[in-house]
Amino acid sequence: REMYVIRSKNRSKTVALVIAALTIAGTLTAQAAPAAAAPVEDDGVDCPVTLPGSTPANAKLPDPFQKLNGSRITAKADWRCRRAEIKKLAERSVYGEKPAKPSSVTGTVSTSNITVNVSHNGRSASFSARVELPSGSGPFPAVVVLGGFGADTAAIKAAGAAVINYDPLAVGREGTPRNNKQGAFYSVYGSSSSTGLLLAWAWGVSRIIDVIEQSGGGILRPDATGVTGCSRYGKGAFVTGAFDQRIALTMPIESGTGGAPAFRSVARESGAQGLGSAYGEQPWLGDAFTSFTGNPAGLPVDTHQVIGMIAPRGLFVMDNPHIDWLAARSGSVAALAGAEIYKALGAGADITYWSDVQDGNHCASRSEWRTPLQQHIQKFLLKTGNTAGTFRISGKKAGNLAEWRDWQTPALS
Ligand code: MCU
Repeated sequence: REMYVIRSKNRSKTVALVIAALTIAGTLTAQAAPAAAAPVEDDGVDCPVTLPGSTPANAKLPDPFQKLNGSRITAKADWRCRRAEIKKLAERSVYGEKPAKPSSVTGTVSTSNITVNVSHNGRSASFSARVELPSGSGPFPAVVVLGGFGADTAAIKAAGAAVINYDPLAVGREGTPRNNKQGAFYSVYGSSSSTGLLLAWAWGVSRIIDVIEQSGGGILRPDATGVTGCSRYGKGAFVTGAFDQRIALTMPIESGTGGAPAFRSVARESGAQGLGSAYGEQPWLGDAFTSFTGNPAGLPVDTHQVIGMIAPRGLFVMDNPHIDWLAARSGSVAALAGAEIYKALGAGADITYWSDVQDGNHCASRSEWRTPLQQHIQKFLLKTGNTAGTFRISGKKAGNLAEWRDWQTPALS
């Protein structure tokens, strides 16, 4: 009896302790994992970043995990502000600056069209994009397709996502000299802006997403946007995904120099478009890149870190190994190095690189990419799938990461 009483007392104590423990655990869990906040264009705006006057030359791909102060990050949570450093370095040396959201962005979303009106500091501009909805009932996720070719829009719609046909040239025109850039971006920020066309195009996509957000999401979901495009528009898709964290899925196709391929590797890849050629062909890259066309080792960042700006969001890089000019070997180098960042963040399954394709034509319609394209849309936009990221590197253009790095991937807490 005595025993029973003791046991009973202990049991109630135990029960009380368990309840207390669960309560504490519940509170801790609630604090550690708040409901996922709606993604924002740039979640690192509050990070303190002071760029140094110069950075050391480095013939290899810079260590993505090493901060400007020389120490390496140790936790996944550190990536947010390390990304802010990379973003600032990439703006200063490669793309030019992407201005924050203008003071006024208005517009409309209909089942066939999106209009965007922007004004800032007394200057204004407008552009629009044609919408194609999939069958079924919305609201739908959407893939912004830069330029009118190379992306499998039928497959995108068949997977259940809308297509937003965006003409980047309305926002950043080609064929102008660097001191007289034209298009909606330059109407607002000035024709002598040092920002290159790629980031101007990216800014335009961000303003489309602003309008989708403000529309209330009845037709298109603001939280499920992808971006794609081929060739020069693959360069644009790559940069667009890197500079707007609201984009859940980035899919550059055959982007070549100025896109996904690592600059340092491009400079040594036989037959690839050279850095000076890409800089000179169109004002795609920012004016500041002129200092690096003959000195890639001087670049404070390379495109594996731009891939890191996309991480841990969905990324599906498509390359064509049959045309030397397209720098697919350097595309694989960037993707392999960028995948190390994904792995460190625990998102190794969210990056895919695919250059194992048959048709040699640039921006051809390719059956090999149709299924993975739809699987990526299901996973990252519809949130119904769980395809694992894969590397399908063509033996014709297989880069060797070991040649390009002198850092190891940390185990981040
Ligand atoms: C791969 O993207 C470009 C390439 O950089 C240019 O040199 C070439 O003129 O055009 C390609 C392209 O955009 O093709 C449609």
